[in-house]
Amino acid sequence: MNPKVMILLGSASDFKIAEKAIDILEQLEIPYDLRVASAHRTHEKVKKIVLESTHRGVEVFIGIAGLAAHLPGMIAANTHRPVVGVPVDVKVGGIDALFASSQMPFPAPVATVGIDRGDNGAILAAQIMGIYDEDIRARVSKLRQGFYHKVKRDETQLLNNLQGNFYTPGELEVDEIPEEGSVSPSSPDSHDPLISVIPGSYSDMKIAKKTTMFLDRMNISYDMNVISPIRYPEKFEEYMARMNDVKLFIAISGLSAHVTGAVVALSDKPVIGVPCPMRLGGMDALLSMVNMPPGVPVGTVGVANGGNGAILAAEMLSIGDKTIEAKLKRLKSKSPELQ
Ligand code: C2R
Repeated sequence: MNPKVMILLGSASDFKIAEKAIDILEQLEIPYDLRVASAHRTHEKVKKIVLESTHRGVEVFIGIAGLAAHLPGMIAANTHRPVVGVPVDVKVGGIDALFASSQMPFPAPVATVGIDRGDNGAILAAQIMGIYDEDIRARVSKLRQGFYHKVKRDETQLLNNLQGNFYTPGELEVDEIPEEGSVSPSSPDSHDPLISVIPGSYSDMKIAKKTTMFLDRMNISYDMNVISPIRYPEKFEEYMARMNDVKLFIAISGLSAHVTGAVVALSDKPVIGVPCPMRLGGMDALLSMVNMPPGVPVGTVGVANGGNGAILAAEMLSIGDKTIEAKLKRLKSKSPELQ
């Protein structure tokens, strides 16, 4: 059996974070390989592993590194397969590795997940593979429902021990536990768009247009709807229900970027986040997109990098679509002319 996922660690000292990814991949029964190789210390080794693994059919790479984490970026520079980056907290709370992983130049995106979130890195990798593999998709869906049960268990335990004098529990019936393993059926030859692009506001349109410009160049079909889950919660849910058959989502948002979180809460499909610089140079949006809790990953690209959002989407789709793969490779090879 060939590995579908290649996990690369910048150092053996990152293994505690890799263990979280391994645990998820084992639960999902996805074959993986793992190597230790550093972009800084063993440059040629990284390159060889990436080129050889791409050639042998690895579908997704996971790069796990701390400090100046150039490893995920170097993987992305040497493959057209999607790269998931897991920043590790070695110094400064892992913010150094988070920036190094997410802020990649066009056209070499790294789908960055939260600091130390090896679990979310593996879930995102599985969601990506689930685009074309219904079994994996069903297993991811079941795994995510496990988090629902965990919240319920934890809540029950907490409330059983709550002893405030004025604690007045109401009789709210709110726990509708979703059916285990249910996957929304998608029609195989549907003419629905492949991607749903969701800017949270018209203020994000400049960046959204960069995304759609590159999707157009690669002839990738998409729907785009400006819609905020905070301002129009019902409309947002209706829209998500209509987008049931898309393969993935790209959400583009500034400030406390809830759009990505709202999308990933409602869908098991991969979610790409593009943070917009409305305030604080986009740092608020970047952090609120990327640092998601376990179970709900958002593959976040660099601030204002709508182009990388599109390239990452194409990388995900190209795993099972040769036409998109050819267009993506052509576009990547021409990249200096596009800047
Ligand atoms: P050591 O414990 O080996 O000194 O490594 C590793 O990922 C690790 O988190 C300390 C930290 O350095 C990181 N490292 C990188 C790279 N190589 C090693 N970020 C790289 O190539 O990006």
